[in-house]
Amino acid sequence: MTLSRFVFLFLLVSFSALAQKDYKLWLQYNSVANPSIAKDYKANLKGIVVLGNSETIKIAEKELKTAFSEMLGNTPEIKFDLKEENNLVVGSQSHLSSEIKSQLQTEFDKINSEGYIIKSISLQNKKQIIITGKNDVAVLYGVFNFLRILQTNQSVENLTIADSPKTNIRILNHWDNLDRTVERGYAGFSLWNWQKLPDFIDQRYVDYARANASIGINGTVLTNVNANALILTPQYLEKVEALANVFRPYGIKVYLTARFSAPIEIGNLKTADPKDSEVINWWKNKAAEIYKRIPDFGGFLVKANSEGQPGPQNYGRNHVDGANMLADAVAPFKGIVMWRAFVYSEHDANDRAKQAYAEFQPYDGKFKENVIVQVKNGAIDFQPREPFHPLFGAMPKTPLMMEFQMTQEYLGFSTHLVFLPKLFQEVLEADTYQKGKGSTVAKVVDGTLFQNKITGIAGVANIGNDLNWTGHPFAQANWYGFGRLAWNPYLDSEIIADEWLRSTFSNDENFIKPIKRMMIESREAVVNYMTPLGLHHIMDTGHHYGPGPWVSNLSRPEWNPTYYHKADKNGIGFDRSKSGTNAVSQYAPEVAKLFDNLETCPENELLWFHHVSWDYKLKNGQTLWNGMALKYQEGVNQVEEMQNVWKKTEKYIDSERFHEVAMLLEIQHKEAKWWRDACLLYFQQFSGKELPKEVQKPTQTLEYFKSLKFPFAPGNG
Ligand code: BDP
Repeated sequence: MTLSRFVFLFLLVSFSALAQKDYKLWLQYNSVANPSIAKDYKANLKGIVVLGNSETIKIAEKELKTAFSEMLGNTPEIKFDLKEENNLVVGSQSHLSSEIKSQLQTEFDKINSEGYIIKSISLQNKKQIIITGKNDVAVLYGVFNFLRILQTNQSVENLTIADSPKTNIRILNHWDNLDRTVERGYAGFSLWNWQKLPDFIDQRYVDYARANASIGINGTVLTNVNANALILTPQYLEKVEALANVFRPYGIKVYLTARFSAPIEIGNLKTADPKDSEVINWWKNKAAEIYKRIPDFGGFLVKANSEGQPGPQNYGRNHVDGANMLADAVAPFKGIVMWRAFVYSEHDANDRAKQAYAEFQPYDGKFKENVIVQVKNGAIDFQPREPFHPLFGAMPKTPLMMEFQMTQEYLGFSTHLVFLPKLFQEVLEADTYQKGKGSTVAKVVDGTLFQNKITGIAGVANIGNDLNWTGHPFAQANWYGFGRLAWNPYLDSEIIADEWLRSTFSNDENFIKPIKRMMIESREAVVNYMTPLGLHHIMDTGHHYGPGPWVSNLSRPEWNPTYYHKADKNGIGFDRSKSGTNAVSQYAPEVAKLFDNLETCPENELLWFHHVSWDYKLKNGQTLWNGMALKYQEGVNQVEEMQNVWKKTEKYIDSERFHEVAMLLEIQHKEAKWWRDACLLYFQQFSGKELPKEVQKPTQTLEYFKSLKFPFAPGNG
């Protein structure tokens, strides 16, 4: 072999190794390094008994075989009887013998239709581990959870687990366009290759479904909320059907965004008025047509009368009229409508943060049973930190679903390492006080506060066709963590980070401990270097990449950063207290009081609710100006620390991912400094004060930062 051929082959092999590692997400199935744990697994897992032969069960069996061979170096025998001990018995309730069923009765009583049981039992004095549930998809969830136990190197002796998802709809929202661009997508183009569908089934569709099933996600909205009606034409529905067929055995239902004006655009009607009988019929027929192809089609997600999208208000109707009309169309097929509450209007002079509540709260109890209102976690728009949306808890007779954003539109795209489950947890744990103390957002979302029938959590996906799915290797943790929290909104983000690191990288404690800390702290770091103390929406205009607190020339006032920070000679911040826009009054009295009072308002949300002077004394004794400058510096220092911590991991993980993350952290560091310098130079014009000595001096002028332009920043439509 010539040298160049050798080099070529070597590069090819290492390239595919890299592609595989990144591509495999949290399903690495690394060989078990600890000999005593490996011994424990081998002793307990001699054979697999698989009950049933549905496609889903075959997927479960294949998953077990792959995992065992990769983790333990051998594939346990697939058996059909239980004469010997130490088998893993996998199958749904209806396939179990009455003896097994009776031993699992207590657990079966505890789980819902998607819940699973993993239990060590003794059958005729022979030890076996059973994985079961009420149907095959539940069994598949059990298998993935069992494999998580192995991947995190926990013992499989004496297991008794009965676990069910706490929400019904655990769904990804893809903001994918039909031309494969992704709105706010930073990981390449859309996974859906509409051109080649339905005949060409990309292996990625299967791998995508598998990854989602492994974390309990059971739905996917394939298309952008800024919708294109073409997706509802037969030409495209045929392609959607092909995807639905791939996803079905993994327990994943397909949903689409419905453009409200579709009856005009593709139905040749003159109107899309939800009270018009022809329009009503058009949607009924459209629903029937979809369900004929896709009997388990999930339903529609709708963005109406928001940011220029058409909606019922174009015809003098309201959100209830629009949502209920669509709900009637899908109801005969058990479909649902997810109607978004992300509304604000350029013609409404009201504080933007108040508009969704003002519009939707009065509709409480007016929506049909199969409508769920989808509410973003905060009242503005997926900021590094926002107080919880005041609608949570305020519509007791209406199911509300949470909308989180995994794609980091306002948090450094897929370039910055930010562990979002920490942010999600903060929102879910927030107390709405709507039914007294302990009325957390999580309880609104999982339906336990008001006994809602449908419940759900949506996440705007950060997935694209990049080799590693999410652009940043650590952004995979946000997809993973979203799924885990949708399943159980009470999970601690530290546990999620721990599971993800072990399943994705290594079980070595020397790696886990520092990197887990780094992930947990990464969220506060981004808040510090972008928007400390309650600042928000000061990103540069349009693409939202980098700082732009000076932007003030957009036609819509509420698109301008100056609208949000209101910096002037007297101070900075948006006065939403009683003496300001009184947005605080949209919260329960206990919460309103807390936010309204400068003394009790949490300092990390200070400038969200109050306009305070540059000399205002913070709790640590610093003036607001100094405190803010120090926060910006702290954010930069935190990223520096992340870099130092990461540098020490080289010996624990593969060099490809090590270098990738190191390069990304380098960019993050550069951009954190950019944020600090640009914001402080800009705000300094108003404060007229020196920077504290701990803050590094900017090396560029404000004019320089203002001159930066990014015409091709990704994700901007
Ligand atoms: C904002 C995005 C915009 C989305 C909109 C939405 O900037 O691209 O269309 O939210 O959620 O965050 O509808």
